[in-house]
Amino acid sequence: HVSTTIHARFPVVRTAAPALEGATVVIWTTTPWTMPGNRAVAYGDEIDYAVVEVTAVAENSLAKVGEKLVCAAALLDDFKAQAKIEAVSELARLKGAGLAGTVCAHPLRGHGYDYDVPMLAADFATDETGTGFVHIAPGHGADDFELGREHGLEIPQTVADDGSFYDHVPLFAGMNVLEDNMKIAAILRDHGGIVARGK
Ligand code: VAL
Repeated sequence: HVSTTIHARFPVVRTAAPALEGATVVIWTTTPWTMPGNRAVAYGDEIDYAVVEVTAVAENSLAKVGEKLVCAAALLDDFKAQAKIEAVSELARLKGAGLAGTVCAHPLRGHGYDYDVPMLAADFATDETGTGFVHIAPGHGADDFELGREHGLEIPQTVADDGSFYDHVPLFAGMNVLEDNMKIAAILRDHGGIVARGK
């Protein structure tokens, strides 16, 4: 089957860090089908994150001029290349520890995913791949499950034994997580949830 990776948008809705007001946290995942099970975003306390405003994009980019994005400083060039962002202006830089207490919205807020997505410190977040943030789906990964349990997050059950989404999963009910990854990514894109797509 065809695989795809995505960079997804988590708009900041509440924060104690003025630099993050109106900004959007970007996560990278190889498993778009885990997005309905997302309940948190993890960061590393010691990682340097950059808040940038997008100032120029290629014609086929999903990024928008004027949006404020947050990404690990060490991964910014890599992210810009993948998102076909041609230029940014850096607005601020902060350590992950400065993100404590920040709450985001899910990329599909307004479409059945209207819960708070807290930002949580986790030592498994690194600035070696992706964006330095980890999308946390407590029902889909061991680290995710543990972090979810530590913080009392819901452990959502989204996928049945046959690999199809349960009927209660908004937008994706009945789709198959192995066969429909491209379709799942396309739905995320059509709702403005993703800022880049790769292989
Ligand atoms: N945390 C993983 C990821 O970012 C999964 C297990 C949700 O893709």
